Amino acid sequence: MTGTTGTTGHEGTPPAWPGPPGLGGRPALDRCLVMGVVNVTPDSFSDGGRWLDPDAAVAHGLALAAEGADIIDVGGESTRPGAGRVTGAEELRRVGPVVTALVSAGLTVSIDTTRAEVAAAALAAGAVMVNDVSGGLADPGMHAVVRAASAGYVIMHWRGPSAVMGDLARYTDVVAEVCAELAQQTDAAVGAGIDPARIVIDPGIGFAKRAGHNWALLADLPRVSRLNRAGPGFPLLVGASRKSFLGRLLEGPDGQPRPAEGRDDASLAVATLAAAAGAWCVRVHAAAASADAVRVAASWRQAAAVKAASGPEGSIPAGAGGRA
Ligand code: PMM
Repeated sequence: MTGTTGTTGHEGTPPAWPGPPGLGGRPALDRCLVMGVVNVTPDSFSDGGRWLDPDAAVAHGLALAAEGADIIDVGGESTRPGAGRVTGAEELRRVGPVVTALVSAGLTVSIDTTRAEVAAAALAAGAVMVNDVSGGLADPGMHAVVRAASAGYVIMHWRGPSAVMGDLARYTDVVAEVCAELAQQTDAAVGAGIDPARIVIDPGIGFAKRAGHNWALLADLPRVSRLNRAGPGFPLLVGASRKSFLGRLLEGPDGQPRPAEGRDDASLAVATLAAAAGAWCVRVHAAAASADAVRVAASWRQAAAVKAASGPEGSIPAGAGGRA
């Protein structure tokens, strides 16, 4: 696969990235994008250790792209609940060669990091987007790096480092609070000079969230995208793939959660529903089925829009087809 919008930005031209539909003067896209995950870590919850070797990581990125991933998201530090930190030097050592190789292969690459120094190196190597799960809260230098590179910037809702985030999963109204906190994060980024048209937001499924919090956010994506305010809001990225709330949902008769490798069908269902709800991008570990699903969702949304323009909306009554 080649980058979806042409140049990879490492030859002196402004970086192109698959922009939010209809925003920022970049090419409009008529469907939700698929971001394929490459975790170059020994300890990520879903695939830790499988792609730690740079050659294996590059091969995996290429395979995800061949399956239909539009963006390859390369990360070098696990964010699983309870995870400790690695040094910036170690993170860079893991991701540097992988980003360089995937960019050279013509892929659209984002760097999954909370560190400005790692983001800067990856952008210099041709990555076009920074996926910052701390949304600018972990490293005060991040905004300047993103602004200087005119990079795309994923701002995820974040309450604190992975080691302590379980204790921070306390909400009265999770959707309202996540929107308000994300609004502070986006306001800070814009205040630091980042072009709002380059910003994508993410509710941070599983980050300082319990299962009920995740479902409430997923069921209210359009409101999250608008940050609970008037106006168009921001494009939305949703990363639910293989997360533990799906393992709990699918627990076996023994009460044990379904292991991560058995969660791809449920991950696909969430990705499909998110795309149908208007998400800009879904972040997934297995790309092929999601690449099909986002196309289904786009056709579904287009047909729904035609129908909405021509008559009153309706829904199938809950008892339809069943017994009275
Ligand atoms: N989740 C993980 C890592 N990075 N980035 C964004 N924007 N959104 C997420 O939900 C997200 C992320 C953790 O999952 P992984 O360890 O399987 O990559």
